Amino acid sequence: MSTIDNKELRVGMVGYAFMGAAHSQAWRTVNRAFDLPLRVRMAAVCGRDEAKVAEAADRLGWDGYVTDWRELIARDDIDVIDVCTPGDSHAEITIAALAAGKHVMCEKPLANNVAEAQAMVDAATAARESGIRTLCGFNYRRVPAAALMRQMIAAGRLGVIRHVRAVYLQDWITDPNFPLVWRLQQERAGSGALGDIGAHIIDLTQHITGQRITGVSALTETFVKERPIPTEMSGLAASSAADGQAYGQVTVDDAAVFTARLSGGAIATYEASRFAMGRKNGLRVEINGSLGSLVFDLERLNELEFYDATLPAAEQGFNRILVTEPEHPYLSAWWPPGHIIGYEHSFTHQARDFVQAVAEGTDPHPSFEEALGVQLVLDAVQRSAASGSTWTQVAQPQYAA
Ligand code: SOE
Repeated sequence: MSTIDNKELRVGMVGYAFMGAAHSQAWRTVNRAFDLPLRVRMAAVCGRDEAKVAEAADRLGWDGYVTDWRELIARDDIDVIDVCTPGDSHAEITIAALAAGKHVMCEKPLANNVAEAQAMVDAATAARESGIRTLCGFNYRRVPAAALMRQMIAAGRLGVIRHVRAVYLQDWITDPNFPLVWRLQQERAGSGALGDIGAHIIDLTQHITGQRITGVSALTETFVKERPIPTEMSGLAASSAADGQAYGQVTVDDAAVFTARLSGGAIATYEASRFAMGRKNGLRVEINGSLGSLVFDLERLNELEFYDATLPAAEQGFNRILVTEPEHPYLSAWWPPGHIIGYEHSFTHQARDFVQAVAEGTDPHPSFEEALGVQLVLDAVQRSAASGSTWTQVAQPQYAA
């Protein structure tokens, strides 16, 4: 492919808000941290508002900008389309980009519903025949401590997994006057806390354990059912609406909790909420096995707690592994041991694996099939919650985890 010949991988990104900024940081940094066979060129960013996208291109380090994603896809000097838009445009942009022969990285959750996710899988499957690569951006897999958790579980250090306990908690909409931004509208976002942050812990726990969620019983709740309509729909940063504004219906969940069974026999609990007062971005996963336990807490993302029940009783206890050694996943690219890294590095690691896979002609993970698997769990949770928490089986797509 031309991308390999000229040793450049030319990226066009659609969207430039929070995730666009995180992805830009990753594209800017990836070749400086990692030795890769392809050099990323940040060719152009796309957004509808010309003044804003021009400013974003300059601030985030893009060579240029366009105001129509179709223009970006039509360009023959772009190899990768990075989709960082709200969920309602993921399928359309991705499918068009794949048809045009572009590799695609698409933010999570893959789509707003199963039908869209399936259409994206079908498009990715067809494109794979021509060497086109796809990845869904579940970035937390690439936090080194989370990657180490997967390695330790795969190596049998926890034995048989009995319990998975996962929470992802935020509090940015606890104020009832917080406006009705796109993330609170079902037609734009698909679902609320469930799809936005619940999807992360579904993916993370399935990835870490190598097991799939096979059935769920769920509750969802929308605590604040109407909110002021903002004058300008924006993301998390939208300011509270002024008095006297019109109100609109919140059409997504504010919180979702569910119990689940996993394919390897574990039982699990999941909780995703935007109403966990005081919790800004609290993602925590605890796994208990027959030989030990592992605990990951995003607020201390350089650490992993490990309880090793194979040690003599007198020596047992939760140990804190500082995940900053060059032997730990991704860490050899960064600083000397003990020099910690942050949230943004997970996106750089994601970009690194994507670039490497494109160069090698292999499929990066999570594949769209895996992301469809997450979408099917989200769908089962919504159906269970809508039917009085009925036990609901999760359909299983084909993929190698
Ligand atoms: C908002 O809830 C959000 O930005 C999510 O969309 C991201 O995926 C998560 O990483 C942080 O919170």
